[in-house]
Amino acid sequence: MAYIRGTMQSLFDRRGETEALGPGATLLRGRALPLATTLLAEIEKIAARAPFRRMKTPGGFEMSVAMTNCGTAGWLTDRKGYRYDTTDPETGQPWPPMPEVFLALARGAAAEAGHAGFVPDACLVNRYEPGTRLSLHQDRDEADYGHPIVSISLGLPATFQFGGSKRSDPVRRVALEHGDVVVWGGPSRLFHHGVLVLKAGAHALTGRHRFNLTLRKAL
Ligand code: MD6
Ligand code: FE
Repeated sequence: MAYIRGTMQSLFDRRGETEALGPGATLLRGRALPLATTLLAEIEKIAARAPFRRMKTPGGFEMSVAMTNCGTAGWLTDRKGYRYDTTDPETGQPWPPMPEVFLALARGAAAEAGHAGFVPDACLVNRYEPGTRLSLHQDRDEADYGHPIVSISLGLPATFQFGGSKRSDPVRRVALEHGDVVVWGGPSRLFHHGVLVLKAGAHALTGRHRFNLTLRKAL
């Protein structure tokens, strides 16, 4: 019986697993699970001060994913371009401070993936609903690509696309689930990536939503 239980666990419970996604990119399965309810409560507090909004791309399209930020700097897009700003244009106020629990989780995950000493100053909070997606892009608005990015997934699962340095490079699909953490740095730092259209579903903690936190050293 103990054997069966152990086998069942190894089949269905992937928390604690580590997968290499590419050079310098590591998927840490389930690392955020013990903190999930705390992280979601912090997201709610952030959104009360800096509401989720659908930003416009420089080309004039409204993004399907709703976004907000916390930390010293927040990522923005509008007709003027992609950039970081210390002020939320919707409120005229600084972004809400980065919760300690975000910093601690990001620092620990980065260290586990081989990037000791990571101190993010920006956290983009993405909110997906079924039908929304994030098209293939590179993260290149940060001052120094030497720092890694830590990405935390909560709520509904998503299919992540992980490509290469050229847009035309082959794209690999990775299932990201509630509690998964991805750390990217080194050669993968500028690889193209995106999120496929979110499937319908309901998650016990987030309902019809997927949240993604991306923590960066932006300035
Ligand atoms: C998302 N993530 O998972 C979108 N960018 O919803 C990103 O765009 C991303 O996960 C840079 C590094 C890690 C990421
Ligand atoms: Fe990205």
